[in-house]
Amino acid sequence: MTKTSTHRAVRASAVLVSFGLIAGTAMGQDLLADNGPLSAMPGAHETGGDLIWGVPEGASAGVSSYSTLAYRLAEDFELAAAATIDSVVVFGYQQGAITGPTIDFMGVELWSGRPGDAGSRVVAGDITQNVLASAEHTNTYVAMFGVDFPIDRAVYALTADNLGWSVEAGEYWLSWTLNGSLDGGPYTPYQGDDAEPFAGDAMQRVLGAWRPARNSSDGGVQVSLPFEVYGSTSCAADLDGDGVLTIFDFLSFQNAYQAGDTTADCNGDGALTILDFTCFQTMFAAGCS
Ligand SMILES: [Ca+2]
Ligand SMILES: [Ca+2]
Ligand SMILES: [Ca+2]
Repeated sequence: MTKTSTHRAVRASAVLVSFGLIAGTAMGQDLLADNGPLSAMPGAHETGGDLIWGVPEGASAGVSSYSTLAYRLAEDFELAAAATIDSVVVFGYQQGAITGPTIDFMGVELWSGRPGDAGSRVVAGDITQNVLASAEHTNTYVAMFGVDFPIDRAVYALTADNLGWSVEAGEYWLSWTLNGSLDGGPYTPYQGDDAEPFAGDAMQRVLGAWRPARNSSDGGVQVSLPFEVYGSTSCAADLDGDGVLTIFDFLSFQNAYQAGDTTADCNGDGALTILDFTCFQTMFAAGCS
């Protein structure tokens, strides 16, 4: 086989990963990106809820995206195929929000390129507009390191929907800003285990400038922030990414399948069978919307 077909097989693998994600749907939409989980200590809170610690000891419990001061946060994700993004979910808390959500503002926008880098630009959304559709308790609590059971930092899943962002395949950055009725934050918890944060590449806009989002004001670790992106893939069978459905997309699928690559698992059942050919044919027949 030629180098070209090898290249196509690699591309097919990348796209078929997204087929697997499509098998897991929520809210009537496909899960296009998931930078989770929110908590690495599920069920560890006295209430039976999930626990997040500000780690290591002495670190802050979250990072701010306080919209009054034009603070913003941003995280990256990749779309393997063109898609329409319908909703996004980010997470936030305000200390003292015990009886219900106090976060009442969520602005979002989509960047091509990392915010702050030369050449990066906003491609969808208007972060000054409030698009908060729901704030739901996640049954997750943030606490300072080693302190297990306070409930004063309840984490809410914040959803923006009806976005209608039609975008090509590629790498994007989701940026968000929050506000609420209590003083402080709102803060977004960062990912980590019971000792250390998971090192990430999240960005934070402070005083008009983008910088790495860190878990301590004096240095700290650049963190990773949980978020979810939902929508629909407009041309799921376009495995070689040229925008049209041709015989080469079938060949790309066959290459991935014959390589025994489990990412060719179109129907997401964990095995490579004739049903995956049927699945791919169905997607191919559905065409590009
Ligand atoms: Ca990231
Ligand atoms: Ca194609
Ligand atoms: Ca399968």
